[in-house]
Amino acid sequence: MLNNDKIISYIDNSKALEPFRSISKKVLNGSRITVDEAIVLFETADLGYLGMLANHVREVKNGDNAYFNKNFHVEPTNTCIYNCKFCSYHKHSSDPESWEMSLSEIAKLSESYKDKDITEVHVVGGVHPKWDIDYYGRIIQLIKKQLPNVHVKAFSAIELEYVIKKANLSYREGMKILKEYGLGSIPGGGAEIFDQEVREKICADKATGKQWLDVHEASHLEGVPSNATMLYGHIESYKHRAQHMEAIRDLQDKTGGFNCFIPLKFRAQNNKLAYLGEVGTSEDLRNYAISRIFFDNIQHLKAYWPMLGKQNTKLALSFGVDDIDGTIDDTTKIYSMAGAEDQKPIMTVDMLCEIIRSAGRKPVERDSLYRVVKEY
Ligand code: V47
Ligand code: SF4
Repeated sequence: MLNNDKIISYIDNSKALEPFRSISKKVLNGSRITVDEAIVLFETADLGYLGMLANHVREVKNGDNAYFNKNFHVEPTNTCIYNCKFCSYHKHSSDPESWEMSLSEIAKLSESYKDKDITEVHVVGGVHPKWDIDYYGRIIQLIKKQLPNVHVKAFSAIELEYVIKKANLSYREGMKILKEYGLGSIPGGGAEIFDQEVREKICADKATGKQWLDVHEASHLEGVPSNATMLYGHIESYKHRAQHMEAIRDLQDKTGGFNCFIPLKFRAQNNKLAYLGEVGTSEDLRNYAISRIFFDNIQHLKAYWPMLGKQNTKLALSFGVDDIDGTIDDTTKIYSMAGAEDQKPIMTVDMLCEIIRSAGRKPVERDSLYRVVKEY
């Protein structure tokens, strides 16, 4: 760990870092940077400098700990009424690659994890035209019946907005009902980039940024925490990224309900934005570092390894990241269908620990609320 005095003296004596001196001082004093300062960092700061500052923030917030959990996913359907251009996952119900899990299939899958020490089930899928809030509730209920001690993290704000609106309920009423069924938290999906002009180009027909934020606010107010994501590396500008993060930071000031922030790199296979290609690793790491520097009020920064790949996940642990998600057990298709390296995403606890140790960090198994389960 570098101490503050060493970093301050390095920054004070470096001519190259002169333009960033006031930003550096703010970060080292634990003060908040502005959207404009974040844009300056995105546009001009080099990777080494960003890594140093982000590492400082991560060590103040989380020491050397790097978290993971034992989890699996349930993806009940890839049929979706929406048509996001970056999505390689959704299919029309007539497509041979589409699927719909019945309640008994979901129960059977959950039952197969009875003896596996899992602490979290992550449920997310397409927005099925025929499903409603009661069906979502029954999915949660039967997972809890098979696995009473697991935390169910379920349904993106996009899925929730659709079924809650369909039931003519307020977001708070909808979240209250799902909490009663056993919902523990909601995942961060569907946020993409909040800016409406960008949304119109990449996901015109689904919930707006404001609706995403309103669903998460309602969830927090009902005592259901959540995660926040940002889909980057497509048509958005740095200003869009900084403004997106500001909206999340503002909501966190109000509710304190976000557990972690998860940047998601756009993967470019088999979707309508494939022509854009993908950003490189250096851009990924710069984005993690600036996220860590920006969020003074969100405790954890996650690199989702099935999306990023194992090698880059290890690198991300030196650029602000303190969480790498979980074992997954080959139960998600969102990223393999979009061209991610791991076509069968699965990691044992030993493999997760090895990645963390090889990055010089300390592996800690957590539950969904970041309570320590076991230190390795
Ligand atoms: O909202 C879809 C993204 C999200 C692509 O909360 C893509 O712990 C990149 O939100 N390239 C769903 N990204 C997944 C998600 C998530 C993942 C892991 C952990 C958590 C959590 C949440 O996946 C979507 C969208 O932003 N996505 N297609 C793609 N081609
Ligand atoms: Fe549907 Fe989600 Fe894919 Fe958009 S990203 S098309 S909402 S499954």
